Amino acid sequence: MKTALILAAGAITTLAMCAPAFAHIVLQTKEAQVGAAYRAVLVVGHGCGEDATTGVRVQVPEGLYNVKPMPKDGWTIETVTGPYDTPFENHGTQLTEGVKEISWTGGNLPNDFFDEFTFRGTLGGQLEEGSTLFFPVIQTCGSKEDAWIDQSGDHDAEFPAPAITLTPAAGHAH
Ligand SMILES: [Cu+2]
Repeated sequence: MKTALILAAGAITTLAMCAPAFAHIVLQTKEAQVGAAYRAVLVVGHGCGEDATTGVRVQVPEGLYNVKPMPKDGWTIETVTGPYDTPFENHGTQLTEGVKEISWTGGNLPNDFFDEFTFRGTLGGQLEEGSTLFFPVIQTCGSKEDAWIDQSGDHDAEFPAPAITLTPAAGHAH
């Protein structure tokens, strides 16, 4: 039993160093096609330090349209809508506004577990291939907050914003 406890203590030290491969808050699929649907799965790999996650709020980037979050047991979903910079043609209907922010609150995700927060949308055809779209996230853990909003693209950033790289639209010749 003593041995097991020592091993556990060692494991905690390693996790605190936060290997980005499985830690941080990241998008599961990091590439998406211009003009196509994108299913965004935010993977929350750990709490704020060791505190359990109680809220996740994500900002939807300009150019991702008709966004809908997936309901999630144990969490309350709220959305904030706003106008699009560029309107979107959705099956013949012009959308001028939509979801710009999603929050999941009221849950409890211990630091020892990970979980996923899912939404979908469609990427506008006007977006530039090769560009990066950032999805800044505020992670709440009780009264603590971690802001995953660094958009420098620096791999060593402490709190990088989740991001995707855009790939060419279907049928786009290269
Ligand atoms: Cu991390």
